[in-house]
Amino acid sequence: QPYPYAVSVYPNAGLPNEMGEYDETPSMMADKIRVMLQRRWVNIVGGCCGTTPQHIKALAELCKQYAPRVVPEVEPEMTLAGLEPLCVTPRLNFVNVGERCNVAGSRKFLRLIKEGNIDEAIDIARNQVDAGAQIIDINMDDAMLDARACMTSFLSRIGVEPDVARVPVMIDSSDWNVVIGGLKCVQGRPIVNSISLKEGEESFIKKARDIKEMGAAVVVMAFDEKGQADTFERRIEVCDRAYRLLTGKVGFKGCDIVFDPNVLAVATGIEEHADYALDFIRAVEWIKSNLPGAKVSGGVSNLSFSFRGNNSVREAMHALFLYHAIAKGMDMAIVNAAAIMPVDDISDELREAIDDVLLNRSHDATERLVAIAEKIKSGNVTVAAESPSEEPSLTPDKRVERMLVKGVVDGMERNLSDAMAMLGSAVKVIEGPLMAGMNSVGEMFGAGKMFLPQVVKSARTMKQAVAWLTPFIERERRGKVSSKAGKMVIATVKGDVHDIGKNIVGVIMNCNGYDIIDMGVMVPAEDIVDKAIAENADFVGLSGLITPSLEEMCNVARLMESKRMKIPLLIGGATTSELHTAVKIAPCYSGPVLYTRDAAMMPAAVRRLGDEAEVARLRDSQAELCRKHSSGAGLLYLSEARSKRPRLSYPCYPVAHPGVHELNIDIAESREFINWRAFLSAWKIDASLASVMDIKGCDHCRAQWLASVPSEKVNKAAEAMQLLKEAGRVLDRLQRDIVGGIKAKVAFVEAASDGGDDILFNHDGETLRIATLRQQRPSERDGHCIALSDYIAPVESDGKLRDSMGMFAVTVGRDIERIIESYKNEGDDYRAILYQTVADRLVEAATEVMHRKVRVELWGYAPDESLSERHVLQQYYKGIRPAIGYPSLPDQSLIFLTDRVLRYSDMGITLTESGAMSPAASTTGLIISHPDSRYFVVGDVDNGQRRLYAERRAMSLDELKRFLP
Ligand code: THG
Repeated sequence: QPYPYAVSVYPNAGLPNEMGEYDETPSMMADKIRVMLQRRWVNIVGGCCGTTPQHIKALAELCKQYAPRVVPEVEPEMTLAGLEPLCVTPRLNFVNVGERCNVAGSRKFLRLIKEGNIDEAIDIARNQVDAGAQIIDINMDDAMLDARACMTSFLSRIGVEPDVARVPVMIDSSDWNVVIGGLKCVQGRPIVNSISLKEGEESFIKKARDIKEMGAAVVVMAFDEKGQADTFERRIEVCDRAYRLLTGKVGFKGCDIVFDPNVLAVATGIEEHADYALDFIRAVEWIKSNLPGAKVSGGVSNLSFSFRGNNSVREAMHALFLYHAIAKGMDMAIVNAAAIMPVDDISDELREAIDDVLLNRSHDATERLVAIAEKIKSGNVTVAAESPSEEPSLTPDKRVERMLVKGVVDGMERNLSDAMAMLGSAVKVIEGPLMAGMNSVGEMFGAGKMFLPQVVKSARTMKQAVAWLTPFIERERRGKVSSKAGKMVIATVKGDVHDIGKNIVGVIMNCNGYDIIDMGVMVPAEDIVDKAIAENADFVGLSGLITPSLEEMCNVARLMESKRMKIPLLIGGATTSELHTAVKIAPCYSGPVLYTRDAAMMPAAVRRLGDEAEVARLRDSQAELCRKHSSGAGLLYLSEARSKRPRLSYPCYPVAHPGVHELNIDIAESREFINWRAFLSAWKIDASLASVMDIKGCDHCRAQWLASVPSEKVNKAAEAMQLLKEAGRVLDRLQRDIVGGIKAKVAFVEAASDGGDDILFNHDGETLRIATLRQQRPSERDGHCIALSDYIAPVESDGKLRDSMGMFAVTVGRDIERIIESYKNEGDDYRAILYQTVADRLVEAATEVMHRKVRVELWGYAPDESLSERHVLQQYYKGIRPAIGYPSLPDQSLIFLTDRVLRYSDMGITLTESGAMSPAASTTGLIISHPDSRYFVVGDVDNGQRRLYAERRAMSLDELKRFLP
């Protein structure tokens, strides 16, 4: 798209040197600018930091020799900007201006500003942007406030909140002094709201000139010396006159003028007001066809003032008013962006009554609307409501149920107490609406109508509701609530700290009516079994991520057997597999042992275990797997595999900076390397969704687009977006609060292979050994059977280790655990999981940054590498960094060896007895530089404990963004 404005370039005199000075001389700088001038890329040239009058002189001389860039002529359009540009073109259809940052229009905002609670006031702005506001209106006009000071300080504060400052601002004040104050400190291109002919032409023209000079667009209210224009004729008369003055005398472009032909309250009972809405709509049509380029806006919430206190009716009125006005060309409106209701959600009866009022179609329109509004208030008629907590047409128990399903926390206490009054006891609130809500969440999740983040939010609401009700229950002296479905003890086994999967299972099972007793992480087998017996549990669920946990699970199974237990044992977690469960765990226990791949399938799988025929089928299929496995299908003998090792040459890159290095990795830099596909998959939002999200065009085509894709996918896309947004905020916070960034350690050691499958390395005068596993299935590519050791030069005959190897560890540190812990203590599982999943990705991303630094600088074997983030994520770089405990280095106990070199405890990482790292958001492994090592694809190196590892395809945020609406 041609950029229809001047392009200006004003660089520094180079980058600052280590003294903070700028080294480029005027002629050096001129040489660089010359290239841009030759290509006619720029219109304006200047100099920033480090430039002097001599620099500018040199640039001026240079510019004389070249013609400026040709600015393409395009139909002028209103272009506004926050941090991002917003072009108000007819293509957008309609622009929302958020109304909530208005001290006269929101009691809450007024209170926050009066209290000086800027943070929460900013949250109001942010919520509007999140809800879809494309511009935010800001108004500080209150008699008790210093409006100018409030305006300037608020604008300055939101200017540094990128998620708010993204959108342009509408400076809303009837006090010119406040407008000027605002214009002086706002970034981007704002709109002034507003000026009018109220005080005559002279003052109007003067203000308009100031605004034009300061580069803003303008809203003109339909007022003149005679007052407010409130008929069709007066509205168009005033707008026409203002348009001629602005375009004729002031030189405003038509497209930079926004007319506001006064949205006034209707259904007031006063006869003269009956045509207010209709005349506004007619004025919109007239302006759009008679005043070229001009835009039309209005403050929609004014319309419904006579229904204050009845939000559902108000919102329905706003929706229908916009519907009519947009049809006639209204370009934008000041609205409550979070409360825009789809017209189709309005019941026919209400719609008819509102349209009669808006279009003044019948004499008793107002009376009928008032009557319906009364009925709605008393609960006899329903309108689709925005927040179930406030929905007046629902009884309190229904409201509680709906809030639970929607995962809403705000306003819960009030509704719980109403529901308690209605149902007679706290227990009944749990057994009734809360259980019903949880059941429908479980069902919807099972049916794919609801997604994990929503489920977790519902669970949070449940938890908080129960916590609030508990004291009442105790007072009611009733026993614990117990559900009918069954009781399940779940735990992460001894030696392992990973619990995301387990937490998710807990939530899902809870939603399906199971009582969950979650014993946490690192739980010894004895404790698990004792608990299951003491609680008379119906199931035991075990979780683990690292390979030693597999053996520990067998221990639990054996112990259950020795106690003659018969209840089903459920196995889950990343290392577990159907094969391992069948071959190793099931034979240890005579009760049913079930592998569960996915939390979502748990409820159904568990229900099936109640059926004896199903259990028999399970045992048969496990026996079949054992048979297949013991035949060793298709694997070579190890000796034969060894004879198929590749013959490689070894460049043996020297290490540029040998020894041990401690690094602090910048979170901001790491963010760029986050694999968002993996993040979404942790939330069970699979990236195949990306293909349906591959839409072209602007944000605003989204509505149409959304209408055209199947609704489950839309919800999922919306969920993905929401989740990414929240993840972004978590990262913002981590960036702010985790001082010192992410800790990393890299050590280089002299290394060689022993000529077989082991790697040798020197440490502290000793030669240590790492056993790696050789593929026992020849590669389809070249027939070789590889082991990691093949990528390190073999040991010399004199015993010298000629090659090198790196070892690394990276951790987000303890701060993150404290944050996660505090959310858990608050019962906010959603946040806890959110932070954990973000931290997991962040540490992986920081590991990429570390690895790049190793390649380019510390080891320095690829000094000229310049790969995009995406290519780094897709592992286009030279060398590999196999992680301990993962398929390419499956032996977790190796970590005790690397500990001798890296000394994890010095960087705040502790190891459990099985070698799991805590904090869980940590990585560790080896660094190998051999150019061919990237072909090391992990196959059957792990004797069936790990499944084949297909090539991972990672996705950077930029790539992902393309797919999001
Ligand atoms: N034209 C232009 N600018 C305007 C208006 C307009 N700016 C202000 C106003 N009108 C638009 N903004 C609002 C904001 C809130 C409400 C109405 C218009 C509103 N507030 C609730 C009420 O008063 O009932 C308060 C609810 C609360 O306290 O939270 O309705 O027309 N150019």
